[in-house]
Amino acid sequence: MDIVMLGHSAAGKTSYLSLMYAAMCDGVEGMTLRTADNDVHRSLQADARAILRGRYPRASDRPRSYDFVLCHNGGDVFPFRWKDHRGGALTEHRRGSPQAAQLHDDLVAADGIVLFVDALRLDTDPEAAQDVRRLVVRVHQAVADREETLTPLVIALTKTDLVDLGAPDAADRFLGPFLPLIEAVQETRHIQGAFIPLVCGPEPEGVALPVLWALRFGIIGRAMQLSASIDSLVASAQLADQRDTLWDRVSSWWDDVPSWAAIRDRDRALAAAELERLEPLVEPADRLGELLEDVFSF
Ligand SMILES: Nc1nc2c(ncn2[C@@H]2O[C@H](COP(=O)(O)OP(=O)(O)OP(=O)(O)O)[C@@H](O)[C@H]2O)c(=O)[nH]1
Ligand SMILES: [Mg+2]
Repeated sequence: MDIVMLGHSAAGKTSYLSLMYAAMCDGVEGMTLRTADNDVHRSLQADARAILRGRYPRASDRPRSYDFVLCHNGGDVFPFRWKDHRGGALTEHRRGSPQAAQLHDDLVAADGIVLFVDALRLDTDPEAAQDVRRLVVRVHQAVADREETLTPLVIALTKTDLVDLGAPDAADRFLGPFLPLIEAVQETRHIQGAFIPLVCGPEPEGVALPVLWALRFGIIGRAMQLSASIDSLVASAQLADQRDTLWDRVSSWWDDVPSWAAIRDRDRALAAAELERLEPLVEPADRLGELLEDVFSF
């Protein structure tokens, strides 16, 4: 699964990534993350420790991909890749920059999207709402045509420590700019949206939720593919079994082609192998469903 993180420069993407990783290394109800790359592990943990002391990482100068694995009760469950683009690439697409082209390609191919928007900027900069509208159009264009594939989409509202989410007009100010996207997503069955306020600072809040939301629907999508494949293998094994006769076994052996009995056994074995891949996904998917019950979803 490829998850693309998207948002303007200084929206808080890179800070989020390290705090999220550190929180998930500690684990949430038996769910943890790991990476096979020790350098990545050390640098994300060091960045997270610095943020917890109030020192933030530098602005990103290039896109980076991180390969993680979601583990449940210590066992590997679901590998995924998390892509951190520079926010600057968002505004460069008209000038044909290679990083802007890569961002576009990644967005179109993404299995999950996490959209970062800076709450303070939304509250104070009159241009921010316009930027959000442009972002929303791009995200919508990228996901609208995927009738078949389940795609999680998270709107992460960052820096909520710097704004008053309890103010009477907070819904207008912070949710309003996203309503066109939220309404469009509600019309679809394949996009599963969530709106998640975050704090990525010395006292982090909500940091595990965006990644867990994306993974929940990544896992469900994978489970759906596996179960469709099991159904079709079971049906084809049944068909082969009905065609199996003693004569077919003899003539197939003589003609040197697979007999219906051999086809039935092959499809049964393939179905059993797919079932073995499906089973470890079921409990984590249920667990994630419970953990994310209170998230504002659309
Ligand atoms: N108060 C507060 N400040 C934050 C928070 N998250 C990020 N910041 C500030 O925002 C700055 C930018 O954060 P980054 O994580 O580098 O932003 P980015 O989206 O990766 O930016 P680019 O790499 O330029 O695309 C940080 O240096 C912090 O000063 C937050 O939750 N609360
Ligand atoms: Mg960055």
